[in-house]
Amino acid sequence: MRLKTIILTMFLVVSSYAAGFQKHIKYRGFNVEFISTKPLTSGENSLTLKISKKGLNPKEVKVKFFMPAMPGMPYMENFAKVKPLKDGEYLLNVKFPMRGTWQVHIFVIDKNGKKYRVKTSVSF
Ligand SMILES: [Cu+2]
Repeated sequence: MRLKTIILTMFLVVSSYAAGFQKHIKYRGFNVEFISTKPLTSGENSLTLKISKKGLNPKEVKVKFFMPAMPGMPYMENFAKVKPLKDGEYLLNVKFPMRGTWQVHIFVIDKNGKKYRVKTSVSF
């Protein structure tokens, strides 16, 4: 019974990890990580953004997801709802009208009003 529980727990841990979404990038001194317990999909998604840069004290973070116009498809964009969780960590809620590759621009404003833009993408 105990062994079964351990095996089941291990299976659930592995499968939930495999089912989720994670992306880590470095961009001009920024360390950026997206983590979602569920795989990204069309519709509503919620994911955690970890963002940091040495010496940077962010005052505001905005995240834009967009897809350039494609044959038969107009340009699409959506801003995430951003909720600060703790230093350098934000909960993002975003709606994707469709699957595919979404460009991501993260706009960061620091305490002194200096603006930064971090570019990346997510595919699912
Ligand atoms: Cu498209």
